[in-house]
Amino acid sequence: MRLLICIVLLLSTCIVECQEINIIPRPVEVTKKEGSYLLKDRMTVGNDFPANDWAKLFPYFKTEMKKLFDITITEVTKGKDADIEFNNRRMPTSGKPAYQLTVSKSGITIASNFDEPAFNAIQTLFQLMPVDAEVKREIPLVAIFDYARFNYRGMHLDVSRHFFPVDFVKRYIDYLAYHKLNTFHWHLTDDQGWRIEIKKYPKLTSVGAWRNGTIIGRYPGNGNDGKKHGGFYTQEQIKEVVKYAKERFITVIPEIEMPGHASAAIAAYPELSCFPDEPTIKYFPKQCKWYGDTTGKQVQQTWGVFDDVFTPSEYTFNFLQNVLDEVIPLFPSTYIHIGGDECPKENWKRSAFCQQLIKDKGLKDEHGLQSYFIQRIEKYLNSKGKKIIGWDEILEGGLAPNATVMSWRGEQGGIDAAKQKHDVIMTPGNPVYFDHSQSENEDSVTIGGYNPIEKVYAYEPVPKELDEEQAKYILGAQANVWTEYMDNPKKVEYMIFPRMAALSEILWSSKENRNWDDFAKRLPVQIKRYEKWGANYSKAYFDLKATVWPTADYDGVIWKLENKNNADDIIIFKSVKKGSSDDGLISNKKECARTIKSDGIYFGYLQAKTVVKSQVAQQFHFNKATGKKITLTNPPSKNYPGDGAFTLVNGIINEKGYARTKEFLGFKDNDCEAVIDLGESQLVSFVVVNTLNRTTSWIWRPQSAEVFGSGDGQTWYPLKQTDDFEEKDKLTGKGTMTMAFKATYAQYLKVVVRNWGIIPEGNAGAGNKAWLFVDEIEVEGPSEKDLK
Ligand code: TNX
Repeated sequence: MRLLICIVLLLSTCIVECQEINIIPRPVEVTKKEGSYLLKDRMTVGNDFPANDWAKLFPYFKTEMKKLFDITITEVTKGKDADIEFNNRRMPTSGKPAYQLTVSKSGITIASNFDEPAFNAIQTLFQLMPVDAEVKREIPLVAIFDYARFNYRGMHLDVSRHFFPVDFVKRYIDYLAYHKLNTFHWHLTDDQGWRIEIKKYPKLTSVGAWRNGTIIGRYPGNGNDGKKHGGFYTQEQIKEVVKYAKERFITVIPEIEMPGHASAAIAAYPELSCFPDEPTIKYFPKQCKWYGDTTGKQVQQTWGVFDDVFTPSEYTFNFLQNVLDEVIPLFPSTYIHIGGDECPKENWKRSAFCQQLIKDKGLKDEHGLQSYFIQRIEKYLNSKGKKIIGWDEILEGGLAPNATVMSWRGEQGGIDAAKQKHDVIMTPGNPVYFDHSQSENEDSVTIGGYNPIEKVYAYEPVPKELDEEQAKYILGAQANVWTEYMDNPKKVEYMIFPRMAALSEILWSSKENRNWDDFAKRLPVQIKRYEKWGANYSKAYFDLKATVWPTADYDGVIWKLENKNNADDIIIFKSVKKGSSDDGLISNKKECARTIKSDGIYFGYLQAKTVVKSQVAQQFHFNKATGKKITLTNPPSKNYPGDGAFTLVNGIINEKGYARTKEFLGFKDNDCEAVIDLGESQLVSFVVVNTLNRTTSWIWRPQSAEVFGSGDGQTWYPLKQTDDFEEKDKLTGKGTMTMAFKATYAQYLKVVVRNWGIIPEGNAGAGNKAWLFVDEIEVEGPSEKDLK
């Protein structure tokens, strides 16, 4: 009997679970009905679509149904026992191409009067299918009406920094289709490799597609792997990819970068440079060995922005037009992306030819020259029936008349362009750069920044600065995937998933339908889909958010963990410390806190049933200042506020350097001056300030550190000053300023950490103010016993 009840219970939970509708992006209207439709291993499909349209839909549908769900599809005449019907029918929306998808007891119907929405309806149908193979093959009865909010729904992939084979590019395109995205921006050329065959200029790929090494680790790197890296797509392969995308209703926009990010092309054809005889490697970071030939022009082995850009000569324009002549026939897209970003003007300033050209053309300056460059290319492409897209730098010095702007340095470029009545694609670094971390505990190298899925989801592509008329120029948005730190497909997948799901919803779903809590409920099923596709993904969504707080009596610290997601998971605390076994504290609430009073490594787990979904580990170091009351004379910069002043005495000593900037307070315009109240008069003899020295990021070690003591917090006596910085870890730049002095009684300590000041010549950011990054302040002293 009991067994029977169990089975019934199990079955009923299964039915409830299988019946859930978890479509991402969320459709405009979903009406759920009671009951479900039973799928079969072999199903029939009928249609009355125009033959042309049907030819675009059927092969894809048939292949994917087999591949994804092992269902064999055969075609029958419409109306004749068709399990699935495609009806060519006008939809009730005005303007927006829409589809209807209906699942009833008797079958599945997809209706639309266009092929593209019907294709998207197929994607919706895929998402009604059960994700677990062992689950009964049924789908819920439902009526869905749906259309896209934005016409431009894009994802970008940089194949220059790292090359990705055709197979992966196709898989990437599949991912876009599954997410109802319709544009693939293919970044084909850059400083580290030229990736598209151009028959007239074979050296672009025989020379420009290869580099002899790549820096190791985050820029500026700590070595060079010395491995030959590269590859390119033949024109046949490009056609194959474009066709594959077209079969998925995805437009491929190629990007041919100019006038900057041109090192690979220049390595192949040095005449494209203002200074064909100047060697490339004078720009190489000192600590990384250059591999291969050190003379002449070379394909870059490191990341960044390089001064050696295209010279705006007739040779260059002729060259680029010839290149574009071969690019144009390969891509049916109306748009060609011509880059335009990050073009340093140093060489143009130094070049007599460029200076003369500025005069001859009556241009204002080098920005005018950049504008001249882009406008000339635009004119050429317009004459071939193509439109240009450029990064927002193309606004500088005057926008080309018909250009579409991709706003990446925030939203301002997009706002300005829309106000000038130019089309805009929004792709602001924060939050839609998918090369930034999605986790605060990211261990793999990323470019930096923190764009978690919830931030992506909260992004609204139409800036509020625009009125209704101007807003029409926002065609949509795109996430960018720069691959400096993604050298294999698994890493790319890890960076794009599940953020791509959030992107798809902000671009497809109606504004009213966007709701994080609702999305978060559907997300676990999307994650199961990723597993089903064999795709890698980030589990950052399950990260526990950890914060450290002072206790009410300044004795110990409070470690608080919060579960950001909606599931009924539990949080479990455990600690590993000398002399204690597990002190497992369990909470089934969304947050849980514990007080910590001694050294040790402490753990927190997010657990669903018996499955651990995520874990945080934190080492706490206790000293006389830990958990004590602390105040700052000057606030830190808004960009690096840490967890406030308490960051300096919270028991956490940074271990990962710049990768965990929230463990530091950052000061730019002033010194860090902290007053610590030890609670009672104590013997102190030793103060250590933990700081960072990472000059490539403009972060400099302190000029000096000084400690003062006081019995009342009013009158201060100097205890020790030091100018010595001890580097602890070369890789992260972690280091300390140590002050040892004669044991003294003090209740209050004032620690002054002085900013380096102006960055000296010959360094990154020379002439600017340096950043000061301060982490834990450790205070030690002998016990009374030691003294006796
Ligand atoms: C800026 S975004 C770039 C790229 C880098 C990226 C790294 C843009 C137009 N240019 O060249 O790969 O930053 O996030």
